[in-house]
Amino acid sequence: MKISIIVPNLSGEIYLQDCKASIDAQSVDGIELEVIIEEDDKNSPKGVAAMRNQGLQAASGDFVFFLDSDDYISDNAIKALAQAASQDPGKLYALSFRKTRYKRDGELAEEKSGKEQETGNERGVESVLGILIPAEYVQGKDALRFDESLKYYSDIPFMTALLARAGGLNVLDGSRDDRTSIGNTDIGNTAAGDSGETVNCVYYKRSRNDAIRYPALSQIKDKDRYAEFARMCGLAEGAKEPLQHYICEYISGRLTKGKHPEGLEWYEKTLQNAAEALKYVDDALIKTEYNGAPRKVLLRLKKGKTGAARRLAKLYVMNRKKKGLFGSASQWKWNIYKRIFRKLPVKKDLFLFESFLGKSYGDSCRAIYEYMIANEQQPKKRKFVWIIDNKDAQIPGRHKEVKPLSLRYFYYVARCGAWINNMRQPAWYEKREGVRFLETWHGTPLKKLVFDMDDVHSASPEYKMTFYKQSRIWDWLVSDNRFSTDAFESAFLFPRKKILELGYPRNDLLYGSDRDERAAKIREKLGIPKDKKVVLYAPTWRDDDYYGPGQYKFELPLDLNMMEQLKDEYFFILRTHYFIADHLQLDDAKKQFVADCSRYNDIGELYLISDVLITDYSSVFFDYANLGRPILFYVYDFEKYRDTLRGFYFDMESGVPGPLLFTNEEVLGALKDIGAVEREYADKYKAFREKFCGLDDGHAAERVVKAAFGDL
Ligand code: C2G
Repeated sequence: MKISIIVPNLSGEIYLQDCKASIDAQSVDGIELEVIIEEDDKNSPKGVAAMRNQGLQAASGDFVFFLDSDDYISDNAIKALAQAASQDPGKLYALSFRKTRYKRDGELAEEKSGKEQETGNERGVESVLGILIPAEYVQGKDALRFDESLKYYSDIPFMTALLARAGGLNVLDGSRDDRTSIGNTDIGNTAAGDSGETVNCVYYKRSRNDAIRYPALSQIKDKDRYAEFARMCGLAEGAKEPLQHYICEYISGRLTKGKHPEGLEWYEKTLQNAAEALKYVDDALIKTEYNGAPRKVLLRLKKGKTGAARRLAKLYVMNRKKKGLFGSASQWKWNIYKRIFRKLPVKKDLFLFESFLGKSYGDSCRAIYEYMIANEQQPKKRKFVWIIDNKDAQIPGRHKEVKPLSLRYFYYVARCGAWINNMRQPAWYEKREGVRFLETWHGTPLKKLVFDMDDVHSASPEYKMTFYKQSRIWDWLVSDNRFSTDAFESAFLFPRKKILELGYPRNDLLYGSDRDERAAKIREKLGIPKDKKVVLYAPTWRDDDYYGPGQYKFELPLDLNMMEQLKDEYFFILRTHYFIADHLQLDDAKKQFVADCSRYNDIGELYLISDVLITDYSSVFFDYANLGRPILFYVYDFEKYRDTLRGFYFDMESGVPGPLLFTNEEVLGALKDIGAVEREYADKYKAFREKFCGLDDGHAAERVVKAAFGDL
């Protein structure tokens, strides 16, 4: 038996590698595979339909099988299909789909399967992928071909015709496949089933996470999409019922989500096209398959009552949204923001500050603010507002404080003339005319960021797209060194000319002439015994370990029972990342030599009072290096973090100014003889500081304020 696998490719190597690897991994005793990769022209693409037709033309197998270059299949998929087909020639067999956002291999393969979405045996007319198609359907006089005039929907007419001729589709059960081992799916009365051998049969449909650079067809925003959809419905012949289902699902799925703007020409056209498509659907099918608002919307549209359908769909979405977005409690505030506050004029001299989502008064925003209030030439000209939700924040100067998502928050967000933020602003924020946005960011990156990451393991699969949109409104982005500037340009796809490579305002305090007095006061406030050296433990977060977006889990990897041996010499400060939702538990005995400073406002002050830093992949060590004090890297999950979760911008083993330690014993050993660590890393430390800390000198806030806002 010979099978031709047809792979159209436009998306580039990153996806194709996995696709090819999954073909290479097929166990195919007695089956000959012919792999046909049809490269489309990047500059003037002919489209997926043309590529598949070319593939069909070239195919010489007894069967053809379509695989997209960004997808992959389980190791025994082809064998399972072939076995099924050889039992029952002429019938159509298909793999079941599983949606995934991860690459094929990797340490997380097993963990991942829980987050993937199985579509099971339900397959309609929307896709030709993963089906073993006997050559008789694609060769000879009545050979099926794709309609090349269709850019987005060429699968459907092909499928309706194919289904009509073959009399249906048999989907192999792939639900028990786990990709890491051969699954135990019994495909019924097949050779495999008889011999007791088990096979897995899954088509992994990979959702792309980079709709900016490598959009999938479904991710391309095109106002003419619906016109093609309506035209396609007219072209599709053959299997009527699955087509009708598809049309209804497609339209109801979209109309019961998203926005329904009034008076927009393209949207009115969209509705008319949807109405056009629904002409191919029987009323009876809508009435039996749909209830409530979706049913009414479909029936009204079908009658051509586009206005009524739009109003109903809008109402339906609004009702559902009330429970979403910010939760019903905040929805009304957002409405006031939209309808009232945003209509009031922008106040040019109203400066809004926010650090770490309002969780703290610190970082570069604090340094910029303190520089501004100390150097104002025209007091009272400017107004300052802090978004803050931290009871311990003691913000000096003439300012107002607002809680995140309070009514006053919305008021100031709507009216401010300048917003200084060290993270991304909310995705719903639309910058108004004349508003200036200063993005200070929050660290020199070791771990890869946004577009430099392959898979996104964090809670939000839309991460890259959202980040891209949000960062487009930034007028300036602060960078601490040339290395960060390069990284921001590639990771954020951010224009270099808007980057202020002027050093980090947040590090000014590390150069303050009062830093020792300040440190003594902070130590006293925290109750740290005068005769103890301080170890600051400040690790970062783990992308794959979460409750939800911005809510990450954390279990203390540092063994405090072991560290207790050092309690006569050291006092430990624990500092979790601001994304960590879990609270550390310390009993009274531990509190004698350990303090939890996770909610402490400004980590810069903790740098000042500590003698040693322990971190992992967090950017904290770039800042801490300004102090020239020893740094240990406790990287218990080094390989997973480097190879799967994130990846690094440089080789950590050779590039960081301290030892990589993998166990608590090693951490203990290093702390016991910290002098030896300092001596061993002295040269590396010096080179590191020159490269990453060269711009920090205590005056970065001044430079940044002048560059962004001019003289005060
Ligand atoms: N931070 C903190 N406490 C920690 C970890 C981080 O206060 N335990 C603060 C530090 O100011 C640090 C910043 O949060 O510089 C960013 O933290 P990272 O651990 O570096 O992680 P992330 O928030 O993902 O930032 O480009 C910057 C980073 O690489 C990405």
